[in-house]
Amino acid sequence: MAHRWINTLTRNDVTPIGHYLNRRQIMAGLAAGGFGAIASPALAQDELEPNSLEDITSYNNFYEFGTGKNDPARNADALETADWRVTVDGLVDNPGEYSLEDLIGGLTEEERIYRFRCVEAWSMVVPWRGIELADILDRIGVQDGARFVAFETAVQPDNMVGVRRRVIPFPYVEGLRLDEARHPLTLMATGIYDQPMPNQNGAPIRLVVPWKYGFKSIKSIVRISLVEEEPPATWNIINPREYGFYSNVNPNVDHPRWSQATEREIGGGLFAPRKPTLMFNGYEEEVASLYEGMDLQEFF
Ligand SMILES: Nc1nc2c(c(=O)[nH]1)N[C@H]1C(S)=C(S)[C@@H](COP(=O)(O)O)O[C@H]1N2
Ligand SMILES: [Mo]
Repeated sequence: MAHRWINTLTRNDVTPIGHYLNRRQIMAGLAAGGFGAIASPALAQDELEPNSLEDITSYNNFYEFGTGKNDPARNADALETADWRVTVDGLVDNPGEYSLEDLIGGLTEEERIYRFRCVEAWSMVVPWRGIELADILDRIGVQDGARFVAFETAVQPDNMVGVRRRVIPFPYVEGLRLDEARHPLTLMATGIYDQPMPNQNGAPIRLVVPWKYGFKSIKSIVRISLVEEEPPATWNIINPREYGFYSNVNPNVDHPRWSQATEREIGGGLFAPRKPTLMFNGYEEEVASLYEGMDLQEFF
């Protein structure tokens, strides 16, 4: 069965008042007497101008379809998304093989305009649509003892030229600590602008964790596992010295081979000045408490 939209929002339905305030919160705020009641001045000031759909769908990292930035746009047509299944296992009350409808049907879909910062020091602003991962976790029933969420991407060798060429180990895997996974900013995205998720961006459902480097935002998810121990993460396995498990955006911790202090905005034009990279990609107020007492140089 093809993916059906639960709740179709368009750009026109959404007031871009902040980092991530969603319809539910906007409505709650209006009921409570206006935006002042919910939006801090910092949020209200920070209006993000999304990149064009063209930018977002033509400059991608999706190594299953090749390592070039325009390879996914050329090759990801071959991704088979019909009758998509997501296996849910580990420490959950409701394990099983879910259809998308079973996994997210009836949950609230929202537009979230987020900064997106790749570890390679480029960035975009993307108007995602999706569901809070927390809502999915509630549905599958997280059991005591679960401390991390592990994710896995589909492997379709016949359809994925990068998998056939083994450009990196597959399946692509990623993980979050449970409190990170439950954070209201953490999204399972199913669309961009008013489109279902384009294949090159991780159709039909992918993770979006806006305060972490882009590689944490794993695409085309076919497995969600609740586990006790820190799960493997693809880039961390490939090169643990260069890519940590946490990979929070941090202008003060450089990649061993380049600075993370600034970033190049995609779509900014050839001569646009580089932009300073923000702590936690600009979401410090929302997420810093998750890492209180943690040495961010050691746990990078
Ligand atoms: N399965 C899978 N997920 C992936 C990747 C990948 O190669 N395979 N690349 C990651 C990296 S490095 C980035 S920057 C983002 C890019 O997402 P976008 O193409 O939607 O901008 O996807 C991440 N998720
Ligand atoms: Mo990336």
